[in-house]
Amino acid sequence: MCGPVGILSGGAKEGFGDGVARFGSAIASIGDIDRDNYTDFAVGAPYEEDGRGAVYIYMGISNFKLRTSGYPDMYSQRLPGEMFDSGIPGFGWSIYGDHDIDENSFQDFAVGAYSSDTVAIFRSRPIVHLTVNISISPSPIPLNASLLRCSMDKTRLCTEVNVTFSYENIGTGKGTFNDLLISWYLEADTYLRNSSGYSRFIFRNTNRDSLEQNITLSGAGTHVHTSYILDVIGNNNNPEPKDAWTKVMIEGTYKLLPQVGTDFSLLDPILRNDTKIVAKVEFDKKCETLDQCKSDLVLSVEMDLIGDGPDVKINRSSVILVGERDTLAVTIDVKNVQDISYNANFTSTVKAYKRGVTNTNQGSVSAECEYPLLDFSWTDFKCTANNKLDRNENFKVFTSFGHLQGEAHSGE
Ligand SMILES: [Ca+2]
Ligand SMILES: [Ca+2]
Repeated sequence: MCGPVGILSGGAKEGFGDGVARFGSAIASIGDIDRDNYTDFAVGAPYEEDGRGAVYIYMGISNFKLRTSGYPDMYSQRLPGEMFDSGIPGFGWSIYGDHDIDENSFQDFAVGAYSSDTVAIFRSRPIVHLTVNISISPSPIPLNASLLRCSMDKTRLCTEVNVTFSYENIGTGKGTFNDLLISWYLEADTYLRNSSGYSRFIFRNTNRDSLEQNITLSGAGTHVHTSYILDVIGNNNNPEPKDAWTKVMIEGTYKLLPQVGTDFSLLDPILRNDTKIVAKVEFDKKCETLDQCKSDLVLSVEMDLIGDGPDVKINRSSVILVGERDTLAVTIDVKNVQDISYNANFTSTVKAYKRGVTNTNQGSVSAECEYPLLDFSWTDFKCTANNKLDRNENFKVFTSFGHLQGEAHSGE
């Protein structure tokens, strides 16, 4: 019994004359060209693109229906007639395959054209399966250098990245390779770099957060190990990074380099699998759990009127006399009373002109303030601690203004 398992239609390219590409004029099994045990097939559309023609390759898979329903263009490869300089008009009129003409164990096929005396022969490239593993140790990364084997001075933080490569030949005979040459590119801290534009790591003895090298694998099934040390870039003379909260992603990408030279009887291999691998690690923040640091920032604000005469403290019941003093002094204190807090900050809006100096060094950790909006009637500012706040650490900012209304909000 047979029933339709999927419907294929031609590509979006316009056809010749009446707009019909005649997709399906030729259909042929081309054998199992990728040796995954599912027979693959090709469909010709000889009138496509003003009669230049094209052939579509579809890979057989076990759930072909799922793959094709709703995705009429899920072909694996499109071979356009215009790829040939001389042109083969009506390319895709006939297809014949399921033969291995160059003994590399991957099936090949030929395509004919109705308006040409030329036949194109396509040879399938051998496939290899490359396995790449990345492991990071220790994981999580302690924020204490004395626990790190890679730390030479027991001060700087670091981590070790170990990578293992191996490959298998999928084919036989001329479709196998005694060694394999790979181009390997490794990048540190890709997640933070993509979101914030900087990296917390450099490769040891370089000043770079990425590296590129060629790797030779000698023999299928053998494992090649490489290892790297990534040093943490400290923050303000502190070995800890500016941000120990965001996860660390290490990303490797790889591709095969040309292997076979100019021997026409041999073809360079391609990879069956992905060309990217990502590994993840966290800093050990010594919180209740790795993913959950419960910091608790307590914000307190003190306001005083200063100027000639004794300072006047302002509270909710204060009565402020117009002209009494001319300067409002604001002191904002942010104290962490629970787990470690990274990037602690507050934003504040004061409906007054900022007139005095700002002192950001009054707490156990210094801070830095930015003023995105500053004019004669309105001051917005944001202050961020220069380092993490451990339990019971604080940062404290003093600043002064020309008028009297103010409010502050905290964040972490
Ligand atoms: Ca196949
Ligand atoms: Ca072949």
